[in-house]
Amino acid sequence: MADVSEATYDLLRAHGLTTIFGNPGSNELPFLAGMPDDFRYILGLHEGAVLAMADGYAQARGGAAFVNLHAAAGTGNAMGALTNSVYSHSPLIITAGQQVRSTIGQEVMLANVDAQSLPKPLVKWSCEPACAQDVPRSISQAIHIANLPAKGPVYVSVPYDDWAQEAPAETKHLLTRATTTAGSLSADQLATLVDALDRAENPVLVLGPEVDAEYANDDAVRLADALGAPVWIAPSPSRCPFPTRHRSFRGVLPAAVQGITDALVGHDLILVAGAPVFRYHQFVPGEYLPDGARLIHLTSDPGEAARAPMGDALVGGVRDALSRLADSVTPGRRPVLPPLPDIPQARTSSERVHPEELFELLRGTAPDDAVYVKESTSTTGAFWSQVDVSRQGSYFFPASGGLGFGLPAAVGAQLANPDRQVIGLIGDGSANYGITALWTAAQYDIPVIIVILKNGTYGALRWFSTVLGSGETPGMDVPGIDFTAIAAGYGVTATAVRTGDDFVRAFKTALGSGKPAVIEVETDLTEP
Ligand code: TPP
Repeated sequence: MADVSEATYDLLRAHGLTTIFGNPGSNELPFLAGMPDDFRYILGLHEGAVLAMADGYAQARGGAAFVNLHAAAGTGNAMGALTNSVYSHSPLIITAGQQVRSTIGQEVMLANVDAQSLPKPLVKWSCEPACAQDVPRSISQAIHIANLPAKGPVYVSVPYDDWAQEAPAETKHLLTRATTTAGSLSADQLATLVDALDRAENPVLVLGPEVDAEYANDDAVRLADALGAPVWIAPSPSRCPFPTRHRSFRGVLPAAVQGITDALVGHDLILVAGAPVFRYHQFVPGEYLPDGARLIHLTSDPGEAARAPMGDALVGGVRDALSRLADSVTPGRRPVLPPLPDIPQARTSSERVHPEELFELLRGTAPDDAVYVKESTSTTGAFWSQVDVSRQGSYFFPASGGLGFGLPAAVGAQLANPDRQVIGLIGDGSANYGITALWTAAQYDIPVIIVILKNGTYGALRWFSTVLGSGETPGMDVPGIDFTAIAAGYGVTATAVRTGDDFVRAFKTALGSGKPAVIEVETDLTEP
């Protein structure tokens, strides 16, 4: 007879969840002691980094990731990172060890009091199984809920004396279960949508992270080509859903009401796919839609559909919808769009490296299929002005804006993508929130390249203070950090550069090394 631990590991294996991202404590030891040889444990030194690493791994892999945290304290440390996983719809199965069942009520040391409530409202679902025999089924439920649309993180707290209990024989059925959604556009819904797109004078597509997450990038290109329509990326993007050098590409919409309306003026039909409507950031009030424009929203997330302040929504699979629309609209009704102008010349700097120059150099030096994980908040405009990416899964950014995602997520993405070079583009402010992931990269030989853009300040906050008119505030600068020393302390080779030539040299050395590397680049302050 299998015990609860064996039954759970069989279940995880059946779902391909044989990598455990974790940071252990006493409550977790009985579970980890039973880990079979075909599993691997990836240790992170802080739970924020553990969760962000798992998130990067899940997103880059296009699947779920399994996380094991230490009781309430470990869960609490991970919750900032969890805010990103909610909005990137990352299917993370997060478990935490609990004290012995019979002692939880006494609030003994390391009891996770009201464990089920702790991660709410960030998780899609959370539970502490009612008894040991229900642990494998509860974890099975967690896996299915995390993976069903809209995908997202889930949480299960398990008392540590449960693992040695006997598992019910009927647990075997869990190993072969599949749950999938069968929802897609009905023939009528498709026909109505095709008719609207065919009749539109000047339609526009606005694409979001779900297009990239669902591998629908090529379907989006086919639809844009058939419509002869421009394409924008929805504001505050956490992924890149469309090739940035395609003739339809217009860039990223600004994250402000009036800015979006201004950018979409003249369009009578706005089709938004795989993004919320919209993720505004800076408060610039205005009209939600240009005059005469109709908005139609495709999303797999009922919450996203329901909370939008305008437009009609169809809730269902975005890939299926885009693919069938591309097959069904009448092609050639509008003139073919002209090719894009050349990428503008990057700005340069005499003292340091301008972020635009850095991104231009990367475009020329990095492999075409490189994966960028970006958390350098004041350089978004510079990045999008220089970037040339076309492959699915080439770009990741913290989806809720919570810092501490980028550096660990780059490590996780590299672990998931051994055949593509992952490049973390991390600000010198942001790097500190997830810096311990360097240790994991060193210990597990994960050859990620982390480029730290060192401008000595919280650049995005400096810009925001001008938006708010708040003037100079305390806590804006981060001078005196030597990332080469920190990286060396964690076992990662690091170089500091302040010219473009030196950057290219250091980057080429890092590329060929097969080891993790940090390149600290002194950069100019620019505006997002
Ligand atoms: N803490 C967390 C966890 N998340 C946040 N978003 C912030 C604080 C606020 N914040 C937003 S941008 C930013 C800060 C502190 C500055 C980041 O600085 P840096 O990484 O150096 O990038 P830069 O803006 O200079 O390009």
